[in-house]
Formats: sequence, structure tokens, C-alpha cells
Amino acid sequence: MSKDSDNLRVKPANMPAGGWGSVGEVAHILFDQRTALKDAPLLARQNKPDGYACVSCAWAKPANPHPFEFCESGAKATAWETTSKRLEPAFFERHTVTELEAWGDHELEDLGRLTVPLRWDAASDKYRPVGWDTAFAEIGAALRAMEREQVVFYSSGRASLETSYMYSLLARMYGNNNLPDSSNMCHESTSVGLQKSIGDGVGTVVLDDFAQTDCIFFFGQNVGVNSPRMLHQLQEARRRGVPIVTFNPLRERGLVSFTNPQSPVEMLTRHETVISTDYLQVKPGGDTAAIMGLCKTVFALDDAAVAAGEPRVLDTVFIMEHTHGFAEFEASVRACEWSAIERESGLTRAALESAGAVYARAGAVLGVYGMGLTQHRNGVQNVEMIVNLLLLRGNIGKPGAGVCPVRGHSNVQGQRTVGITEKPELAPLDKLKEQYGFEPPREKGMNTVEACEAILARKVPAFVGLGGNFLRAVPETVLMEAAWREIPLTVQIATKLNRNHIVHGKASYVLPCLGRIEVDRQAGGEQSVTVEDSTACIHGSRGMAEPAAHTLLSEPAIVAGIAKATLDPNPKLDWDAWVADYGRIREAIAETYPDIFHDFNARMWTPGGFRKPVGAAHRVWKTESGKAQFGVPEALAGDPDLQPRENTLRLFTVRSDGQFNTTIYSRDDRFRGVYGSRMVLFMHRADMATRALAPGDAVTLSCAAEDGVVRRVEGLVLVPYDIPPGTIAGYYPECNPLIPLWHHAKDSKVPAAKAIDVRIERSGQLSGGAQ
Ligand SMILES: Nc1nc2c(c(=O)[nH]1)N[C@H]1C(S)=C(S)[C@@H](COP(=O)(O)OP(=O)(O)OC[C@H]3O[C@@H](n4cnc5c(=O)[nH]c(N)nc54)[C@H](O)[C@@H]3O)O[C@H]1N2
Ligand SMILES: Nc1nc2c(c(=O)[nH]1)N[C@H]1C(S)=C(S)[C@@H](COP(=O)(O)OP(=O)(O)OC[C@H]3O[C@@H](n4cnc5c(=O)[nH]c(N)nc54)[C@H](O)[C@@H]3O)O[C@H]1N2
Ligand SMILES: [Mo]
Repeated sequence: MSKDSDNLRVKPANMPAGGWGSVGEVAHILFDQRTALKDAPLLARQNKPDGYACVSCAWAKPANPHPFEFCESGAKATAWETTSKRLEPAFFERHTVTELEAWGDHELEDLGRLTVPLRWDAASDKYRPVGWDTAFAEIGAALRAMEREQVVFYSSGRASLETSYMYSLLARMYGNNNLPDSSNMCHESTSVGLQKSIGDGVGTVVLDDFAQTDCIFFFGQNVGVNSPRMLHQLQEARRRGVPIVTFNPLRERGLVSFTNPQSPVEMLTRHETVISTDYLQVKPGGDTAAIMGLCKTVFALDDAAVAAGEPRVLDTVFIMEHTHGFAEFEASVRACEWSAIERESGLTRAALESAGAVYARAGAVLGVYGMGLTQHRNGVQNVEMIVNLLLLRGNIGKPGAGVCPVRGHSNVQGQRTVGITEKPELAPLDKLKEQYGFEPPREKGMNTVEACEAILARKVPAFVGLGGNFLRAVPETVLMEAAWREIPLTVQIATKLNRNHIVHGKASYVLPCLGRIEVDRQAGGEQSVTVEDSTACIHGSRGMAEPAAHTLLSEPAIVAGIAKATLDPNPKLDWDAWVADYGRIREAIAETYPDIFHDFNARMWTPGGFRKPVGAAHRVWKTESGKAQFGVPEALAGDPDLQPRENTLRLFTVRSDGQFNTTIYSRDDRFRGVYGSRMVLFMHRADMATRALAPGDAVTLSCAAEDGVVRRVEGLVLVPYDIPPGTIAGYYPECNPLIPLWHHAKDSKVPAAKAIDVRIERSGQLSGGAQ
């Protein structure tokens, strides 16, 4: 196999997000996955009130959708799931599992959809077909014999509310709260930070707020790639003259300009809407400092208004009535020096004052953010800082204003709503006890980082994965892979083959499931499921494509199969009846959570979804003080424990438009002008020059942490880029071997994937075109 970097091509990237490039990309992947003819009508049903919820991102689905409510990323995800490629068992006869370890993430998933349950055979080192009943019986017998407190039930955020509810019951009836999910690597900093500051762990904003806002502050989220449908709202806001102020170390194309690929006029005239009116290339980890600068500006403008006898800039009535901790926060802002703010944020005082003035002038402001804030040592504090900024002018709980975390997986927020959580206090345990007549475990379970620690300590006897690619997504790849091979039992419920199936436990099963886009036929007829979007709206989703194979089971059927083989029969819970008719699972969910899910079956098809109650959106604060809480930042530095040492660079990991997390559709990153290889590092020319490095050089990165563990990634090729000096960007998951497991957000334990101190060493010069 040739090295990826041999195929690298670098070209200028100056096209808008959307536009003709996007149309070309969609046509290409539909063709490549051989889905062109059958999928065009399918895409028209995506994110429609009576259609299926896209399996890509979690962005809100409007009540009055555009004729085509899909985007380039959504079309790619649909093509990837409904591909006509199949991974038949005969493939495994030709390849040992060890041999497949050399395959890349793209090659593994590109084999196509898994079709039959597989069991690893140690003697031949091959995955071999196994009957569903045998697989369930063997898994059940093994789980029954294990130390129950240590078994882990992971979920990736795609599975429906119905499946997730069943899965969380399976874990709790089995005997633990070990329900880590992808959210632990993602927006857990939001769940912790917003819960503490506004009393709800989710955002307060709905789509209508975008239509009513006067100003948008946008932090660390790459909208053009990761939630492109939001570009419609941003474009409409821009047409109304709404300023969008963006904080991002990289000038991401989707945040710079957008051509709506669904508007014939825009396409023909090549019209571009400028998205960000102000673009601040903050240093990774510098957002707390930057927001301090904005708040300092608000105080200064307020002082000036008071002196001049003009109306206040602070919303003093709101602050008095609705908030707690203002005086301490004000003191910390006033005490904070501009020199420290400039140093930590990498931004000038003038730039921050000008952005702060935009904020102070606007009536209603939205604070939008993503992984650029949450995946830091101070990720929770970053989230609290956004809330602080909004509270100063009463920007929560009024139309056009609020906090808007952009969630990742299409149902990651919903999984938390129906009980997937390692925190027992967040699950209605007493209610479950009453409903199902069992004693739910009360001890805290493991989150993702804690599950990794237990796996490294060889304490986990079994790992069950409901979707995802845990091992590839977590930090500390090298140590984790070694430990993983010693887990006695690994069970993965999945649609496609991935690294986490190839590096497996001593006994290993891969159980293939239907995807959400596929028709789900059960004894009670065709079934639908539900998901919750980023704005806490809950939608029905009906599969429309023919299943990839008649041998697949649905996720609810697989969870029920494992549950029946593992748990003692329970007269109050008929797993088979649930699988026959998912309406009955929804009735059970409604019984557990009546405030959220009353009349669930009737309301699930509400156009635009029905909203989960979010108190903070109505200024009802379910915090300790009963008010919204100002939080005083502990430190301005992005990473107080990894202070840049001599000659280190700060690496942050990003996604390309050719991937969905560890699913790599292609090695191209159209928006950053890199083609054919993901083994690249984006670096400032000045940083290259001071290190006698040049574009096209091959380098090795090693983590600067001095804890005795060697963490290296070799064969990365330098690409010159407009990036803050002293910082470099590389791709996730290729750079995950560089992240120490202990390098995570305080309080939320989200791995700090956006600030990793590394050293760089030249290892060669490429002949190719990375110049
Ligand atoms: N097509 C596609 N869609 C996706 C995904 C995908 O992989 N592909 N993944 C899904 C998932 S699970 C998630 S969580 C979301 C992720 O979506 P995002 O939240 O957009 O996550 P990232 O792509 O990791 O990029 C975050 C952005 O933050 C910037 N950034 C990095 N460090 C900092 C910092 O310190 N401060 C600031 N202000 N900015 C910073 C980066 O330059 C980048 O533009 O997308 C979801 N949607
Ligand atoms: N360095 C670094 N690391 C990161 C991040 C980062 O930005 N930087 N981001 C983090 C974030 S935000 C997240 S959310 C995690 C993602 O971590 P995960 O959610 O664990 O990973 P995914 O890549 O989304 O999982 C892909 C796999 O899911 C399976 N799959 C796809 N569809 C379905 C389905 O319908 N049902 C089932 N059962 N399986 C399905 C397929 O087999 C596919 O191979 O990674 C985290 N890791
Ligand atoms: Mo995520």
C-alpha cells in the first residue's frame, strides 16, 4: 500500500461553502457508493416532518422545510449508509483480522454494509458468521457470569430514543450505571457548564430565535462542514443585516462565505453571502481570555454611559432579578489586565473592543459554539464564560437571544434525555424502580475517560458498544489498543466495519444493524423511531430505503436479544412486545418521563418537532440559587497545566468535509485545499522558518508531556496555513495517539483535543506538491 502522503496535493481553497463545489461532491459520493439513481428521491425526504431524520448532524429540522432540507454532509452520510456495497462473510475468509489492522479507516468502512452477525475465531484469526440466537446466547451467558460493576455499555449518539431507553434499562437491570457515551468526548462540558449556570444542560435557543436575533457571536464551530443546514439561518440573518462575529483560529470557509446550492439564482450568478462580519483568529484555548475582553469592554461602555447620564449598557434589571454572583464576576473582570487577555487570546485589545462594542449595541444576541470551546482543559469554564457574556445584557430567555451549543451526533442530546448517563442523579431511578420492579444501581458509573482508565487497569471484563468507534475516538491510542486486546469480551453493534472491530477483545462479536434510513419491519408492521435535535425538539423518523440485507436486525431487536439472554425474566417488561411495536416503547418512555413525553405517539410527527421543556428558555432557573449563575473564571490560560514549554507548539485536532468523525468518506478536504491525504499538519510559515522547516517537509510529532509515555505520530506533511503562530492543526482521529488520557476538561472529563502541546521534528522531504 502506498503511503497516504505520497498522494498529497495542495491547492488554494477560496470557494464559498455550498455552491457548485458542494453539488459536485454530492454527485461524486452518490456515484462512488453506487446509489445515484435510487437515492435522489430519498434525499428529498430527509429532515421532512413525515420523512427520516438525517443521520449526520443534530441541527434543527424546521416545521416548514426547504424543498430539499439536506446539505452536502447529509447527502454524504445518506450515500454512505445506503451504499450498494456489501461486506459479505466470504471477505473474511480471504483476510485474517490481524492483516486488516494495516487497513485505513476509509478502506474498512468502504467495504460496505455489514450483513451477518460475526464472531471472531481465535484459531484462524478470522471473523466467521454466527447465528443471531447463538450470538445472543453466548453473549448473555458470558455477561451473566461477569463482575457486573465493571462491564461497560457505551453508546455513540446516533441510536434512537427508543433504542437508547432500552439500552439504559439493560445496563441498569444488569447492575450498573456504566453508560458512557460519545457526549463524554463532545458536549459534556456543555451539560456540566450550562447545568451549573442556567439550570438546564442544553441550549435555550430554537430556530425562530435566528429569525429574530440582532447579532450572533460564533465560537469554535465549523458550520460549513459540521452543521451546514444552519447556514440557511445564518444567511437569512445576514440578509437582515445581522452582524456575525466569529472566534476561530482558522478562517473556515463556511464561516467566511456561503452560496446556497438550493437557490438557482445564487448558483447561476455565483452569488456569495458573507457570513462573518468580523473574524477573530483566537489562539486555541484563548476563548476565556477573549470573552473576558468582551466583558471588560461592556463594563467600560457601561461606565461611560453612566458618566454621560445615558441609558445603561448592562441590563441591571435582569441582573438584579435573575442572576447570582454578579459582584464577584464584575470584580474579576475589572481586575483582569488587558495584557494578560491579549497574551492568552492572541487577539489585540482593539479587536476585542470593537467586537465588544458590537455586542453592547445589539438588542438580542445569540451565543453559538462547538468543540472549539468544549474540548479543552477549561472547557466547562469556556461554556460558563459565554453564559456570563450573555447574562450581562439579559440575553437568555428572550426572543432572538440565548445560548446555542451545536450538538454533534444526530441523537446525542436525546440519549441523555432518556437515561443514557453514568450519573445516577440524572436518571429517574425511583420511577424506574416503580415502573419495572427492580432495584436500580445507585453508584456513579464510568464516563468515557473513566472507562478508558478501567480498561487500562485491565478491570473491564466486557465492553458493549451501541454504535461508534470508541477505540479510535478516544485519546491515548497506543496504550488503549494494547489494553483493549485483553478485554475478555467485546460486543459491537454496528453498520460498518471499523478499527474497533479489528482491534478486539479475547472474545469478539460484531452485530450488524439496520440504519435509520432503512425500512424497519417488525411483527407489528413498519416501525418509526424518534430523535432529539440541538434545539431540544423531538421528531419522528421513518426509514425509507430497503434494508441492506434481510439478515440485519434493528437496534431495538438487538438490544432486546442481548437483554433477554442476559437478564432474568421480568413480568413487568416484555422485550418482544416492545420490538413488535415501538409505539409501546414510547408509551413506556412517556410513563417514565411524563413531563417531556406525554402523548408521545401522538406528538412525534409534529412539524418541526415538539419541544422538551427547557426552563432557562423561560427564565426559570433550576440552579442551586434559583437564579442564573455568573461563574468567575479560575484562570485565563487555555491550559493551566500544559504551559507552552520551550520550542513546543500547540496542536488542535479538526474535522474535514470528507469525514463524519472516524468515518472517512474521502481523504480530501476541499475547504482547506488539501487532497489525497489526511496525514498533514497546518502550520504558519513563520513557525516553519524559525525551525528551519519548509512546506512539504515530513515531520514527526511527539507529545510534550513528560510522564514517561511515548506518544508519537510520524509521516505528517507540512502545509503552510493562515493559523495563529505557535499553533498547528491536524486531523482527528489521525492525531489521537498524541493525547494523554489525563489531558481532559476539569469537571466534564471531555478529552482536551483542541490544545495538545507537542514537539516537532523533521523526518524527510516529500517530492510531491505540498508547496
Ligand atoms: N460532516 C460532518 N458533520 C459532523 C461531524 C463530522 O465529523 N463531519 N461530527 C459531528 C459531531 S459528533 C460533532 S461533535 C460536531 C463537531 O463540529 P464542530 O463543533 O465544528 O467540531 P470540529 O470540527 O472539531 O471543529 C471545531 C472548530 O473549532 C475551531 N477551534 C479549535 N480550537 C479552538 C479554540 O480553542 N477556540 C475556538 N474559538 N475555536 C477553536 C476549529 O478551527 C474548528 O473550526 O459535528 C457533527 N457533525
Ligand atoms: N482528537 C479528537 N478526538 C475526538 C474528537 C475530536 O474533535 N478530536 N471528537 C470527539 C467527538 S465530538 C465524538 S462525538 C467522538 C465520536 O466517537 P464515536 O461516536 O464512537 O465514533 P463515530 O466515528 O461517530 O462512529 C462510527 C461508527 O458508527 C457505526 N455506525 C454508524 N451508523 C450506525 C447506526 O445507525 N447504528 C449503529 N449501531 N452503528 C452505527 C459504524 O460502524 C461506524 O464505523 O469522537 C471524539 N474524539
Ligand atoms: Mo461529537
